[in-house]
Amino acid sequence: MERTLVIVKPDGVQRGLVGEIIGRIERRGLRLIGMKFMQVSPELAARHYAIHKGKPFYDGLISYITSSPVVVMAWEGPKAVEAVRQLMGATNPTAAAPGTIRADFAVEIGRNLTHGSDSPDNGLAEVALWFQSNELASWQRDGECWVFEKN
Ligand code: DAT
Ligand code: MG
Repeated sequence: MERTLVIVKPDGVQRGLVGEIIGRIERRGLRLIGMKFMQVSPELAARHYAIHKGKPFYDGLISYITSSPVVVMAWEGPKAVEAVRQLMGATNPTAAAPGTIRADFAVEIGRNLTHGSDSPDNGLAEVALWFQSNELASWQRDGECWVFEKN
């Protein structure tokens, strides 16, 4: 079982795409274990995007993610990280495959709607960064055995 952190970024919230984005992940069959609507502080943004510090787009990225509220979620499932990355599409929306969230709804890399963890280790670390353990539910969805072969 993997965990992945998903953020509907400020553009996704402002454009009314929260339900659309959550719906795609939900229908894929992954298990939602945490969700909150929040304004991201500059401190949290800096910790989340620490790996990009010093890059030319870093300042723009921090001001974008802190510009307006986001929806942040933790999802669980076998291959959850890869499944969400596939649903989101490539970082640059015009390079993303048709049918992905970024290709369907975005055009610019700096307004690409979503974040998804990029490895199982980062999935665990990012969920721990954004959620307290008492904000995460341990549960199973009815009928999950029809999506997850092993539980
Ligand atoms: P992803 O969000 O697909 O994991 P990433 O981790 O490489 O991509 O970068 C984080 C975010 O930073 C990305 O969603 C958009 C922004 N970004 C990345 N590369 C960029 C670039 N070359 N120009 C502008 N923004 C960029
Ligand atoms: Mg990334």
